[in-house]
Formats: sequence, structure tokens, C-alpha cells
Amino acid sequence: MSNSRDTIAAIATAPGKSGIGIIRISGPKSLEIAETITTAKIKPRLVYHTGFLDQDREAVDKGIVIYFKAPASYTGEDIVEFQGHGSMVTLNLMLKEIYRLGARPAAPGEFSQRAFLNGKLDLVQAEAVADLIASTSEKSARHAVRSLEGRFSSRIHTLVEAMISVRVYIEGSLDFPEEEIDFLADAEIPEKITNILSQLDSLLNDAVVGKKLRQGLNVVIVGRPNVGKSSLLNILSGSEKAIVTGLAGTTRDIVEDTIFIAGLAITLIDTAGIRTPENEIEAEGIKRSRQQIKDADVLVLVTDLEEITREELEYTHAQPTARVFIVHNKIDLYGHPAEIKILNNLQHFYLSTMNNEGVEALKNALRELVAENNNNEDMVLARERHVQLLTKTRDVLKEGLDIFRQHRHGEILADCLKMAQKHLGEITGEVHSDDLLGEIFSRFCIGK
Ligand SMILES: Nc1nc2c(ncn2[C@@H]2O[C@H](COP(=O)(O)OP(=O)(O)OP(=O)(O)O)[C@@H](O)[C@H]2O)c(=O)[nH]1
Ligand SMILES: [Mg+2]
Repeated sequence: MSNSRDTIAAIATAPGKSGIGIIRISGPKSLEIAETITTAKIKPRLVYHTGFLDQDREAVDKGIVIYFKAPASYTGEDIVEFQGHGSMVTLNLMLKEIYRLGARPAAPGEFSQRAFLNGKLDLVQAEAVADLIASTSEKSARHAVRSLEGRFSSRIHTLVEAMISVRVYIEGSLDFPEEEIDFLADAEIPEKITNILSQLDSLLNDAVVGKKLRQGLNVVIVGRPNVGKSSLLNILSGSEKAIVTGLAGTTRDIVEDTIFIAGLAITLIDTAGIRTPENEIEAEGIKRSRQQIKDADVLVLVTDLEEITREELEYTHAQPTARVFIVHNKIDLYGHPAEIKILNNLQHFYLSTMNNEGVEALKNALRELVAENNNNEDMVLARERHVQLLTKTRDVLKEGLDIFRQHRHGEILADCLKMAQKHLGEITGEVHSDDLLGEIFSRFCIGK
């Protein structure tokens, strides 16, 4: 979509009424356009208070204009920002004039795409820009800023450098067999690869946790009808979001509420009670419950019995990697003390949502879980794309190492290293396709 000879323009602030509205233009005509619609003689990085004029030299608004001369700008091109009043009417009038003078509307993410293509940001950093704008919790915002500062990218570069150095060593000995450093017998190579693999594993680990952080934790509450799932959602979120009645089958739709624990977004999801449905509406509700189970990071399985049944436990089988908490609700009815028991490696919480006994212990367990996911300064705000590429990198390196160990085959290992490097290059965007760029940048907002 990008042709950097074009000058692009967009309103960069959110639509609606606001104190200030910003129009940003980038490209070779930026300065000329700015000097036409203002009365200022503009130098880079100075602030001018000026009128913004339309075609008939009538002021549409009055505000500030700033010029960033290429390459010292966000996109690496000439950029001008007009800061006027936040009225969609005047901003659109100005845009109309800017288009008339030769700019065209910017596509979503086009400013950031130009920044990427001009080497101002790598792909991970560009994605961090979008994540920062979209962040819903303090933690995810802080981690987005770290990625933007280049911490994720620098861990990737360290790995790439280590791979290159091993590859150069192997290829060197392949090219000059007469000087044969007997690398086939060299224990240093597997050692170096193992070392790279362990760094890669730790990055992958941080990325998986980081992906959760980006999305927030999904806590799904499941169980038979009438056990108190909706009551639990309400007490955990401190709201009356879900309808509670004594009738089995009250909840049919998915009910969600987001709470924040230690700056991390936690989405609590209440579902329809699982049983043989009595009608079509309930059947659809139960189908949706089962879908939610598959997306859960944490499953809170609620029962109203002192002992959970085998059938109830089976609800968790659809999502084997989720953490499972078993809640025995309504202890006031069967006279069990409020406590936590560990049975078969699962935490069982005995509580009553009616008189709030034992609920704090469950909240504490959620807090601990968040802390586990959260206390990692190295964590990177990763996307599924990053996790997949890191996994591919690890797999191809492992394969190369195995073959090398078995057959002492240097060439194959060098090829695997090359492939691994290519996967890492796709993360930072050193290796990229137009499709990938289109897919990433089209999800940005216009004006960024
Ligand atoms: N005695 C007692 N009753 C409770 C407790 N928690 C919930 N209840 C009651 O149990 C009934 C069902 O509660 P809900 O929260 O609607 O149960 P649910 O699991 O969401 O039910 P469905 O939406 O039908 O699947 C209501 O009458 C609640 O007041 C509790 O701790 N003790
Ligand atoms: Mg319910």
C-alpha cells in the first residue's frame, strides 16, 4: 500500500470533541503544504502559532504547527503536525485542503509502516506501538513500552549473533577441508547450540507468559446448573453483573466482567450450567460454555457438593493446559469448614458465596497466579506470531543438533542454523513479506 513518494495525511487524535485535535502529514510535500495552509515560514522543530487557512485564505482554525525534517522524524520522512481544536468539522475542513494540495488519506498504520520500511522501528517495535495504544492494563502498557525500547528485539539479536558465529565456524571448516579444524569431533559445537537452545527456551517461555499478559488472563467459571457460578462471578467482581436465581438453567449466555489484579487484566467468564439441555436456548448456551472452556487460562470448576463427581471433573478435560481450581460452594448447606484442600494435585476451595466465607482464599489464589505470570521483568509482550516463530526456531535447531550428534553432519547443521536465523528475522521483520506487513499494519488505527 505504501508508496513513499506520496504524501499521506490523517487525523491522529481520536474522533469526537476534544480540547486538541491533531492532523499529521508525512512525505515529500509536507513542508510545502504546511507553508501553504499557514502563514508561517517554518523551520524544523520550532513551534509556530498560526492560522490554518482554506483555499480562499480564510482561517478555518488557529493552532500550532511543527515540522520534523527527514530523516529525524517518526516515519523517517518529512512530517508536519497541525494541532488545532478538537472539532471534527474544522479538522475535516483542514484535511480537505491538505488533500487538495496533494496529500492523500493515510491507510491504517501507514505512518508506522513507513517508519518500519525506513528502518526507524523493527517489526516487534512497530507491533509494540499498536499494543501500547491498545493496552488495557498498566502492566501491558509497561511491557509494550519495553518492547518499543527494543528489549525484546535485542534478545533476538543476541541469539542471531550467536547462531551466526557457530555457522561461520562450521562453514569455514567446510570450505577449507585441508585446514580441517576437526569440528566433527569438536564438542564445542553441540555445547554452543545447547546454550543457544536454552536462551531460546527462556525467551519462548517469557513470550508465552507475555502473550497472556497482552491478552489478560481468561478465568472461566464452569459447572452444573444452580451450583452458584453466577454468584461466584458477582462476588469476585464485586458487581451484580450476572443474574442469580434458584432456578437451574438461569444463565444461558456468556457473562463477562474484567477485574484488575496487580495491574493485570483478568476476564471472569460465567457460563451456562452444563447438563442435558431442556430446550434449544439452553443447548446453545451449553455449547458456548464448552467453547469457553477451550480458551481458558484458568478453569474454576464449581460444585455444590462436598465431593466432586467424576463426571464434573470431565468438564476440564477439554482444556488440559489450563490451571484448574475446584470450588465447593454452599458449605453453609452441608456444614463443611471454609478451607483449601489439595487432592490429587488439585486445589479444592470450600466456600460459600452466600455468606462470603472462604471467598478471600480463592481471591488470594488468583492473586498468586497473577504474581507467577507477572513478576518477570524480562517478560516480553508477545503475540501468537512471535510464539510460533520462536517455536519453529527451537524445533529446527534441535533437529540440526540431533542430526549433528548422530551423523556428525556439519552441512545440515549449518542449514538448520540458517533456517533458524530466518525465523528469528521474521520476528523483527528483517525477513518479511508484503502480506505479513499488510496483515500487521492494517490492524493499526488510522493516523498511527
Ligand atoms: N445456601 C447457599 N446458596 C447459594 C450459595 N451460592 C449460591 N446460592 C444459591 O444457589 C442458587 C443458584 O445460584 P446461581 O449463582 O444462579 O447458580 P448458577 O451456577 O449460576 O446457575 P445456572 O446459571 O442455572 O447454571 C441461587 O438461589 C443462589 O442464591 C451459597 O453459598 N449458599
Ligand atoms: Mg448462572
